Amino acid sequence: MYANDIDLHAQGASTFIDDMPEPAGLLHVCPVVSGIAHGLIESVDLNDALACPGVVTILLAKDIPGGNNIGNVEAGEVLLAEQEVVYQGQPVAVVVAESDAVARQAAGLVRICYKELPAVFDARAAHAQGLHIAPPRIFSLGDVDQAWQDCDVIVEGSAASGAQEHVYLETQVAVAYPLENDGLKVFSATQSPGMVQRVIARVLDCAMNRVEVDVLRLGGAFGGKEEQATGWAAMAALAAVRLQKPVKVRLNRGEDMRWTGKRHPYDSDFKIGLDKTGRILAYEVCFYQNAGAVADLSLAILERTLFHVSNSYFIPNVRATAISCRTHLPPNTAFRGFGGPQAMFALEAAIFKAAAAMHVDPAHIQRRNLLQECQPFPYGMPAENCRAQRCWQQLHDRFDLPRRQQAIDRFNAGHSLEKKALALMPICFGISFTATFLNQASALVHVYADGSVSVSCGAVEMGQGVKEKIRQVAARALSIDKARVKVESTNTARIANMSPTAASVGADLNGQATLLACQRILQGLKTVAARLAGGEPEQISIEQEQVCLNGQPTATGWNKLVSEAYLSRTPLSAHAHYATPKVFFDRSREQGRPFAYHVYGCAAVEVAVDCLRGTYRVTDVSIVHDGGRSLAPDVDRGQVEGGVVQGLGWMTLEEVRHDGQGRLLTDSLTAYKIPDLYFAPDIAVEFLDGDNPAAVMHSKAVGEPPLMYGIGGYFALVKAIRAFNPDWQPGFSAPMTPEKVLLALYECGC
Ligand code: MTE
Ligand code: LUZ
Ligand code: MOS
Repeated sequence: MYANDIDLHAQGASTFIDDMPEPAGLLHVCPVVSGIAHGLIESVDLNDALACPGVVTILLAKDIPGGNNIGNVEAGEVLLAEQEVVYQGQPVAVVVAESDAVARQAAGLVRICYKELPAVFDARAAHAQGLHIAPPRIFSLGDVDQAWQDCDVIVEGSAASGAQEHVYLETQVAVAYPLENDGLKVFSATQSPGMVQRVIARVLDCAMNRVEVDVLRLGGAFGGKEEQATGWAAMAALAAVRLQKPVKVRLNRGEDMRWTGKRHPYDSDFKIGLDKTGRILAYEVCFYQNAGAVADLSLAILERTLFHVSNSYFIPNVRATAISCRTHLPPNTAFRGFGGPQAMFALEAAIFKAAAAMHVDPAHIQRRNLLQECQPFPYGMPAENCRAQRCWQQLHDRFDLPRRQQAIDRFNAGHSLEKKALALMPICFGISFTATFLNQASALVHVYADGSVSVSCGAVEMGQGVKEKIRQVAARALSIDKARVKVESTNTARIANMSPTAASVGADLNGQATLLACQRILQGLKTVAARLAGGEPEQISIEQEQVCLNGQPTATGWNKLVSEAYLSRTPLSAHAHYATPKVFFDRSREQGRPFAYHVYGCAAVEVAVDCLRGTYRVTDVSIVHDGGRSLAPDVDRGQVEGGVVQGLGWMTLEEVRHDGQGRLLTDSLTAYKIPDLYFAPDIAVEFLDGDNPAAVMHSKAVGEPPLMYGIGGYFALVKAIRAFNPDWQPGFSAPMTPEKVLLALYECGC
């Protein structure tokens, strides 16, 4: 039986690029990167490196035959730096050698002299110097300036959330094989095979049809391979074409951590106004995004921040300004949530501060302002099938939150050195690429003469189970056993112009394209079946591999039907294209309908703080998550559980630190702490059932939204600290590491 990825993983039988047998003559690349954050290259001395036995060549920017550009936004997104370096870890040269070890050793012998220039690592500092990736953008709703006058309570403050390292298990890797006739085949661990193909063609100055990119699966990505897998693949391609030998690039963990971008740190200033019942009347916020050195996806991420400025609340008067600040850090990039989490953190900080000023629990304000049907988002789109209230209510009912709060209050009254707290975190996340043109996908389905089925589409498997979902779609569309369906590798020769597998829409877009292709094949099969069964095609259905006439099973099964179709020369393959309907956005007015739909949910996060040591545990997470009719319920549960743990890590343990020169200090998993099995809390997930007319087979996207439940962990910790030290005024700076907790516990309010 054809096993799915999950079973293969469990058996240790799934393969990744680094498991592929290495062909004879394979060469290895090690990039030489900038050792300083900002400067001009004065000289590059290759002599010692070239003298190393086993070194084949060293390539520089001048050796690039086409465009030295791997980005989509600005000219500065170079593959190899030529005159100026703008971050520590920026590739300058590519050492090609007979072994991995020699390439690395030689890379260490390349001597680059720089004229150092001033560098800036902080978003606000960059902003003060006018260093921006693009002009600021502003979303607004209602009239904020007017609304302050009606407020009974106004608080102001700031919030800062930190970077996050992706820690995909499989580090960045690519292998390129030169083919006859100037062709090239590239295996790349990328979420964007289409973009890798396009950029390699640009770098090599060749037609896209010369470059075939293939992806079997990734060992995790989380956004870190949406844009940032491209450069490494392009280096392998450049060397492979130049030397006419297969070439491999693979970063080790430390290199991967130092040389690639992270989730964007954000600094935010907020002002929030409420009436005395807790209704939010006005919210003003300014986001300073730390973009790193070049644009990468920063502007798309910044835009998604603006789209999520009011999360799952209705706020009648909003003004949100977003500024992408250019610093001398590796370009920050996509990470699960894509700017949404940063917006939500700032708003929760504002709500927390307002609640403290009003002497109410933040949950009172959260509850009072939850979004309702038809209320508009700040970009003009009304909430449709809004499930914010239902998720909140179901969470309270099913998980008995009032009783749990009482138990916590009792516990805290009886314990002086341990404090518990519970915080709620509602979420609302927009589903679609905000760049409207990316909301398209295609699929190619073959039914072979033996009745087995092959599906190709643009979805990249990265552990999120998308292949299993696509398989489910094909099996259900054709009404056959799932075991007959194989989902192929993601390949640019079979599927053209694919969008990245990102924005949580991998299954939505590619599943819908697969469904359409299957339906096309089914039409031909029904004509054949009608001939066999003696009826009209409209009277035919296929149910559980059996041809039915007017709903009654006939003698013809799937195998017979397919072989008859083949013998009668009926097409058994189809290609289909899907484009999400009704989405658009007008950037001149910052208004539109950018999303096909929204995903809602609510989490209760409970923590226990050791008030002597500052250590803590996230003891319990209860979630009601807005699901549709799931294509793979176990996968969706895993996505929610994994997402919330990843979000908790971002908010608590994971602290990315640099020294004063922009060198990453936290470049190993001993210095950078991520959640492990011991950290993981008990997680109970209930899906709010219902269907979703806006996605394939009434399912609902699930990949990114659960990460944002983790924000509740931060605020639960803040509450627990305040139970011990009521005078402490939180500064809202995440992550809330145990060190910060300890300081907060003993900081006096004076
Ligand atoms: N789950 C696993 N196991 N590994 C991953 O890399 N990436 C996340 C999410 N879940 C990821 C994951 C991100 S950032 C996105 S956008 C979605 O999966 C992408 O897949 P989908 O569109 O098929 O949900
Ligand atoms: N990538 C992208 C994304 O290019 N556009 C998006 O809107 C998006 N959203 C989430 C994650 N990746
Ligand atoms: Mo996910 S950040 O859209 O790859």
